[in-house]
Amino acid sequence: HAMPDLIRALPKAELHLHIEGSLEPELMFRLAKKNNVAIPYDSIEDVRRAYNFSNLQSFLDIYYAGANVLQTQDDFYDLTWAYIEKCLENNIVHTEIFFDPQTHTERGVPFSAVIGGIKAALADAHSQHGITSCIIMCFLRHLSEADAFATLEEALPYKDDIIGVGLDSSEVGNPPSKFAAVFKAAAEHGFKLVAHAGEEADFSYINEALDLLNIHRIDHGVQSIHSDTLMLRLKDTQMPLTVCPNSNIELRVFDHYDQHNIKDLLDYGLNVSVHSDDPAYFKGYLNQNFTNLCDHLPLSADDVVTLVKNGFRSAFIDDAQKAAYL
Ligand code: ES4
Ligand code: ZN
Repeated sequence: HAMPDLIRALPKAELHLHIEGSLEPELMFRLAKKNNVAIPYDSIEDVRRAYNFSNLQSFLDIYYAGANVLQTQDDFYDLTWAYIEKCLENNIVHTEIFFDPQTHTERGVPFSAVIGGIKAALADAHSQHGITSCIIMCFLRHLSEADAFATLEEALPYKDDIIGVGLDSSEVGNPPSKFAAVFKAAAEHGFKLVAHAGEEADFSYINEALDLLNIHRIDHGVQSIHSDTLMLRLKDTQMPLTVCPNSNIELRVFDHYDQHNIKDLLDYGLNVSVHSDDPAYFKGYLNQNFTNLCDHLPLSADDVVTLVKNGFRSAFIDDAQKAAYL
């Protein structure tokens, strides 16, 4: 089949990947045993059965429970290295990974263990395989802005290892405005800014993220289609939208791949790219996201190439590295 071959063959950039969301059930079981952490599953099959979500929150509850098995710096190394092996399978040559420090520091896992393990695996990925990467720290939006400020302070010693800050977790009821001050402070420290917006919540959250947070990229952003004004703005500015098809289907943002709006966003002229969000939970890594779209939407080979190139256009890499892939 031509399309899967093209997808596999193209070098790709991953811009929307929660490292905790790459925790495969096999590693979850191994770490649970090693660290003596209880998990609410009897078997791998039992885990897979539980990954049947009705919305974002039903996923987040299970995702945060899974993250409890991550305890030591080595655990974060193993988690990240397992993801790097998926990058090799998927021909991902550049990856920008999110992590959620608060999920771990709240449990008493030191910030240094989390960032140290991730960083060491990414360094090995570069030296052994030439994979380039950066790390983005996300604030959990269901927690307070004061908690986000404390996390920003904790991150400052590792500033050189963290390219930017993001905003994730439960979207509805936790609008961007809640984090305007901490994003301003992060910008003053030199962090790049991204935010999940318009995943489940309506397009007003995207407007807010642009107006109040001054973000460089929107994560998801698929609800923009419901505002003509916003669509024009996104087109004019070529604001990147990191779209995650498998995620949107698994979390019931769209009923089916044939209902996904990525082709409409692309045809309108928006800077959209395809990413994998939480691939261990959403049934597949980056190539699978592309093939699922191609199986159900009238995407041409040119569309696929554009989506892949947009990933590099929108990446936090220098122009020389971009030019190699555009
Ligand atoms: C997430 Cl899919 C999604 N949305 C919001 N926050 C998240 N954290 C991890 N995956
Ligand atoms: Zn996400």
